[in-house]
Amino acid sequence: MNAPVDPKTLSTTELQSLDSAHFLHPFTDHKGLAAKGARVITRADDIYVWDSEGKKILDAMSGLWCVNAGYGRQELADAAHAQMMKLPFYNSFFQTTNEPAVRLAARLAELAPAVDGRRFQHVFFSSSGSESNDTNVRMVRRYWDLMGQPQRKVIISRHNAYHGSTMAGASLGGMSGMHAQGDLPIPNITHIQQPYYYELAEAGESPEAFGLRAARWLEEKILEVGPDKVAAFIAEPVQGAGGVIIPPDTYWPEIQRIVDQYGILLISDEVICAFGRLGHWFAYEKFAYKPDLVTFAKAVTSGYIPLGGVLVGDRVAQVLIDKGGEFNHGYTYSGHPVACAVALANIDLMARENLPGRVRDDVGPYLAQTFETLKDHPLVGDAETCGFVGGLVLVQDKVTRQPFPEDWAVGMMCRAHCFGNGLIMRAVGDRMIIAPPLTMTREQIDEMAVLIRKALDLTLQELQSRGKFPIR
Ligand code: PXG
Repeated sequence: MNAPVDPKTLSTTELQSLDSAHFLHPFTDHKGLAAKGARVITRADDIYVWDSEGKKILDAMSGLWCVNAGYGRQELADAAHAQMMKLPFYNSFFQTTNEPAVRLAARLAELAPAVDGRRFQHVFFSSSGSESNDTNVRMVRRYWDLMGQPQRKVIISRHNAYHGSTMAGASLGGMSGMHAQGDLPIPNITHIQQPYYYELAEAGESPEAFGLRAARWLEEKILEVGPDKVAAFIAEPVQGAGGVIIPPDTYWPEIQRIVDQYGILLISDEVICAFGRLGHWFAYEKFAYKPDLVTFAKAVTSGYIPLGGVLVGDRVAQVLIDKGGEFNHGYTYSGHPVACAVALANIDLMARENLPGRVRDDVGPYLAQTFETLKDHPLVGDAETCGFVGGLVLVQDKVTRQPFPEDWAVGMMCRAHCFGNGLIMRAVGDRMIIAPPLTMTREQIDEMAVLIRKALDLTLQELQSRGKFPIR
């Protein structure tokens, strides 16, 4: 039998060995992790986290794209505590409801802008982005059944998209490594290429021309599948986990034209992009398109407690409500009162501090300028931001855009130098990406830029010392 665990007396190494003995981490090579031991994060404040060795680290990833309001917000903890003492849980299945869930649904309906009279007046709650996308699959198929077009089952997504890790989420996503495990994608989900200008544009092609061409891959796919069989198109406004892929300005308007022309539903997966991340409460507002369903999770509570959901536009909601009878779908925690109370407090805080507005008008443009200055670095092929997400691509040759061989794992090398110097940046292949808390000040952006440049310099030195990059 294992000895009882007293949390007060565990050293870092004890925690690490218990961790590798018992905790199977998400997306992790467990044998590899056991050999070196996980980093133990013990506390956080503002934009910083501390590990069990006392090292302070600037968290330029907001946890995992979620802590938009920053760490250490007393009022979010207070909201959870108060709600736990009043009503910690009740379900919303059997004709019951609870006040925080009702208030949050109404608040979200108020925050989500109408586009051309298309409104979002309804919300379906879950506990995560993955679950929310499962809800989307169920809901769009139900919608088409109710519309008398049950053959409309196919959902089109994009390669390198991330829509979660459940069977439907991973199938909607376009990650080949995920599809390779567990017989995915499930039937009737298909993918088109992503709008990644830097990698996929032809020689001399402008971003505008590329954006149109990339959007038309959707039309080609619709025609290939058969327009009467397509249920929906799902996409992230800006691809997050895929490496911060920002589409050219011409992309979304052309996507909108195509989904309108063929009458298919549009799902905007805003798990990363909503709640101020791109300078608006919802990202479809920034790109001025008109989704029928909007997936949210993560920053709705700034990650303080799990919550997700789908904003359901009038087109779908009216059919489900008027014609649908019972929709046989839902989760124990749909409309969890504590999660909804934290979300309400978080939205109040974000509104009071105008976090979306400051990203749009102040710190977002400042981050963009700052990223621009990194383009002079010998390893940086391109540097781009959109609101408070940013990506740098590391290349072997800036002129020809020649990438590094994959097995050199240059992104991972750079990520290690970031960690070593007190900065959390995520590596997606050789794209180095950030999504900092929206509370970050200009001074903190400068501080982050110094750390990024240092990590880039150390990566360059390591490559040069291994003879993998010319010393100029
Ligand atoms: N949609 C999008 C756009 C996401 O970014 C999900 C759905 C799934 O959400 P849940 O809550 O089920 O995880 C996500 C999640 C990464 C990374 O490495 C990104 C996510 C999750 C885990 C890792 O960048 N995004």
